[in-house]
Amino acid sequence: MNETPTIPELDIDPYAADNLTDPYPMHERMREAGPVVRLTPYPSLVACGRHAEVHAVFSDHATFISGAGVGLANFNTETPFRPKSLILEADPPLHTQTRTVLSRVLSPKAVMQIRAAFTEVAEQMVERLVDQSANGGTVCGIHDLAQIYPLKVFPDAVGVGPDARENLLVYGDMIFNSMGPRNALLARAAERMVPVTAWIMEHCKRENLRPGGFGDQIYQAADSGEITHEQAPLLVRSFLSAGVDTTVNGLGNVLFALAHNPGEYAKLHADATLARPAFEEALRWESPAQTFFRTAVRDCEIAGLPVPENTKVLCMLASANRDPRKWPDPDRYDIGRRPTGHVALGAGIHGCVGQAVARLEGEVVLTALAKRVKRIEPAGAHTRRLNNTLRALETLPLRLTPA
Ligand code: OVM
Repeated sequence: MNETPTIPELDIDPYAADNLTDPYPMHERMREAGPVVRLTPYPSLVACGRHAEVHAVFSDHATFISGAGVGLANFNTETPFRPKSLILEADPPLHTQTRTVLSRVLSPKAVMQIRAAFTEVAEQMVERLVDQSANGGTVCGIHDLAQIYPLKVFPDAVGVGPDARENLLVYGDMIFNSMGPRNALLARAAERMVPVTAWIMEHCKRENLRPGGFGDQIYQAADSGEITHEQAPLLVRSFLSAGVDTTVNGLGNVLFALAHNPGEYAKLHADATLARPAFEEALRWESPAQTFFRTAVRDCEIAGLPVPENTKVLCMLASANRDPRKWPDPDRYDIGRRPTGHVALGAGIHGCVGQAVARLEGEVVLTALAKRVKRIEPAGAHTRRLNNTLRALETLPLRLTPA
């Protein structure tokens, strides 16, 4: 007997429009087929849809590296569309060095210092929206809230000036599309990005960053010799890459969750201290970053199945977050759940370095809503913005009933 276990193959394209629009049936097929699957349209990769394997791959950063890219493209053979991120697309020891600086700048202590400003902007925004909605109008959860808020508070904290900040949305859309195949979504994003790249790099320069902001603090780390002055602008670029489109969709998706689960919103309205768990549960239930890849550095195994050296491993974060092996009643948005162990923000050494800021944004926006708004209801059909990596809404018409 010398049976080599084989990896099941599914004829699924995770980047087909149907699957991007409604990924959940695909996730179930992938999880049910096995702990690791192959996908016919992408013969060189393996995919994991269950929580245990996604978590195991993320936890073994020495075998499953990030330096060959965390998208579909393998940087060993394909040129990245931009210079590699010094943190996202890096492995130790470089990653350790850059991560130390970014985690200090984004630490819980730093978050305490921005908390008052973030709270005030959230309260003012909600006040405006309630007025707008009370005068018979509807509001768009995306354009009037989920985009407006992060575009104000986060670049303020980084120290970016007020002009043309919508460029950050275009840039985020491009980065997250670039982690998928070279399809029409990527082509459109790449076109829109051309004039934006120069703007981004210009705003990574020290002279264009407010002294004392997160961006300037990166340059202070260069002054002290912790990183080089050549590395500093690329690390600021990570703020501008990862800090906006992620939280825009985190906020958009929690508004969607609450509007479609009025009983859960009623609980939040009755007890605003549920703001943090309500946001956390939305990260699990409708994960903004649906997928990330790793690359196997050697012949290895996942769940006892052979994975050859240099294989791209597609980790289905959003699927892991609804794996019934891990979560009871996983398709239910339940703000009473404490979804510890969800992988919406990754896991292991690459786990979201900005997570304290992301959670602050979720908390203060939901707290302001809970206090001021009695009901949040859909006021028409929502539309989706398809992206190769992000679960994103384009529009979310809402009616807000004042408390
Ligand atoms: C970066 C970067 C870009 C996109 C996402 C991300 C989720 C990081 O440039 O470092 O983390």
